[in-house]
Amino acid sequence: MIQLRDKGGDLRYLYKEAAAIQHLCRKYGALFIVNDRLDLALAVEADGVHLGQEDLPPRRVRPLLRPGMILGISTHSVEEAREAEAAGADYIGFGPVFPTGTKTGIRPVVGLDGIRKVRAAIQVPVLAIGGITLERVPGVMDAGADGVAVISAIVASREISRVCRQFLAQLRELGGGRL
Ligand code: TZP
Ligand code: MG
Repeated sequence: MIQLRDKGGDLRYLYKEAAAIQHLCRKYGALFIVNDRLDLALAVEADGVHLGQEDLPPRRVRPLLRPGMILGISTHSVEEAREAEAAGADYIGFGPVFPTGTKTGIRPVVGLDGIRKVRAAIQVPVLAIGGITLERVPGVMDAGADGVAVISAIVASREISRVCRQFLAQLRELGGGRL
């Protein structure tokens, strides 16, 4: 699953970027999720949209999605995760599990214990995010995550495709991929 997370640029630029990624995801059989923007997700017929606590409320967005579209919600506590599930989230992102340099002004680290607690509280898949590396995947999955969301460990690596394959292989081995 590929997520477009681009906080800069005008909407026409983002549209072109999203349309190009959508095309590649279809070609290679990956799901494509647009972060933040419902309009963009709908305009490029993405597989889903991912919203944070500062974005449009999921309850308002769910009815606007095409049938079968995926709604993902970023959460940082058990309470937010419960709310997201009740509002119709298909999965939640949960974190930051570990410290991360990718996002600033971020909430406190939730740790592996945070994953355990949220896993016990909700039914929908939990994707761990924040400082996830290949080495940390087993611990995160063991704590109950259904998968991981990764930025820097993949895009800042010199061999993006090789690292992606390693993550996927490890997740398959550990029984991830409920989504
Ligand atoms: N939300 C919580 S942590 C984070 C976001 C977007 C950044 C994750 O990036 P990285 O590089 O995988 O730590
Ligand atoms: Mg957002």
